Amino acid sequence: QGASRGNAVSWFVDRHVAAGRGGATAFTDPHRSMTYAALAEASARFAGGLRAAGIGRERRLLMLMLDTVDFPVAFWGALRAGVVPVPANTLLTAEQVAYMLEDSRAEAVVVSARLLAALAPAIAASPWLRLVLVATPDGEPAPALPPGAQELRNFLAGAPAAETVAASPDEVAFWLYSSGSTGAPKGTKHVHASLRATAETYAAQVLGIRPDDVVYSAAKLFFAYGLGNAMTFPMSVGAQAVLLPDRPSPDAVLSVMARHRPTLFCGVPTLYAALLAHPGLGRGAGSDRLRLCVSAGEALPEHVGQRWSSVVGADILDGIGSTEMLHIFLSNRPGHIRYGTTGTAVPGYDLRIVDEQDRDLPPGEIGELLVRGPSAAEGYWNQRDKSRRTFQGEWTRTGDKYTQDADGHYRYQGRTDDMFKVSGIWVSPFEVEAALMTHPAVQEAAVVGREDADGLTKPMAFVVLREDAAPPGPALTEALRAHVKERVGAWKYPRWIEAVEELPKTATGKIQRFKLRAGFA
Ligand code: 3SK
Repeated sequence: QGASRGNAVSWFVDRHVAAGRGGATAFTDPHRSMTYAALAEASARFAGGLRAAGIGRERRLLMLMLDTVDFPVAFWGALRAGVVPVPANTLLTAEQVAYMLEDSRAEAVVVSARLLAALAPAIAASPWLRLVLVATPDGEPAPALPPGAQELRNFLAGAPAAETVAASPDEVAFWLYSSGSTGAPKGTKHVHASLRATAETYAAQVLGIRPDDVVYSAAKLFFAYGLGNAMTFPMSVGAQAVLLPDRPSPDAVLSVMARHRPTLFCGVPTLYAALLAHPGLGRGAGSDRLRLCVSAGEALPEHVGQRWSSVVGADILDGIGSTEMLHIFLSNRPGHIRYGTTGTAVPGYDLRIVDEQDRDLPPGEIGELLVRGPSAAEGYWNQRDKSRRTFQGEWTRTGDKYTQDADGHYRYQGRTDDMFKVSGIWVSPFEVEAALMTHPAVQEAAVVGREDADGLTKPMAFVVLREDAAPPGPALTEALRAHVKERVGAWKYPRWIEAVEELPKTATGKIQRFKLRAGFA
């Protein structure tokens, strides 16, 4: 390991092989398993292939990949070569991924075969790309490749294994795109040391992760939450993760649980609520080894946590993290769960609740949550103002409103701006409004988050229709939903649509969303 010690790949991969644990299984997907030794070898070849293709240090590799064993091969291979992997959300529209390709100026891309068609136009248009790799699962036929593209498996077979580059722990290792209030995602730059920091704080001291754990995270690897749950946390102790490339429907989740019998399960509140409504849910959710479940992404409704504990017999640890802090910094603790709260600061992190002048607030008063800890991002790529506003010295602004109970537990109170999360993923009302307004029937639109019967937030739209539009009704509602799904992503469509005469606005023309929210609160 020597000079490459600051490079996270040495600690997460090579340390296990050097200690004689290379034969342990690191990942299992529906097609194959991979040991730590095989991952060390494949990632070294991936690094060698990048180097041979002339992809230099600090250049970006966009990863549009489903959760399979190929994901860690590409991620750790890039780190070995000093290339910066940029995992992208596979649920985004082609336009949004094209934006990331352009914004990051990625010189290499690795894309799962199933996602290639959506990315092909952006690949053809990119002036920066020099290497296009397509990952096809074993046993599936390769798709027609774009000009110059290679299959990942051929690339790996023909590549020399490369040495790991020496890296400072403070060097940028990878980016994750975080959604902004304007809807334009920001490339969030994380350093090598942050990966280990989240493993040594949350994973070790809250989850108590151990070598015999088998982790299944329904939250995908492209998401900071999934990246920790299903990659760096199990790898920090030489444990195993189960990966599922498909959508985590309740049926699919329960079948993974029964087949792989994980000890740790990680999901988002929407999924826990959907699983509770599934007739097949029982003790252990199908796994006789389940010891703990984790929820993040949005606040877990109290009744969902309570029902889950009584039906499944394992508790859900509700916590909150962010792409900017890489993982969870505020969480409940095993054996000390207070459903309805997000718990207390994870060891290694400090929290403040402040008013608009950044003065600390006493327990019971609502303010913005600030966090300080070892895994804060270095900043946003090419967004100086937004970086300065978010990363203020040692403190990171979360944009979340919280109160602290007299006994120290933190309670989520909403967002400081109008963003909200659906199934754990940020939704910007601006983005959904913009999509609605491209429909010929819509003159104006305003979108807010609204809780459904399970207490989970979903988009609600208020629309002012054009004079010549068809009258409101189920046909128009369905057409508008389909329109939004197609343009900005399947989970962002408005679950309720109400036609109104006009929208409440300030004198300067800004929509007053709080008035709309007050209408159904
Ligand atoms: O949204 C969250 O709570 C979260 C948790 C862990 C990592 C990343 C995020 C956004």
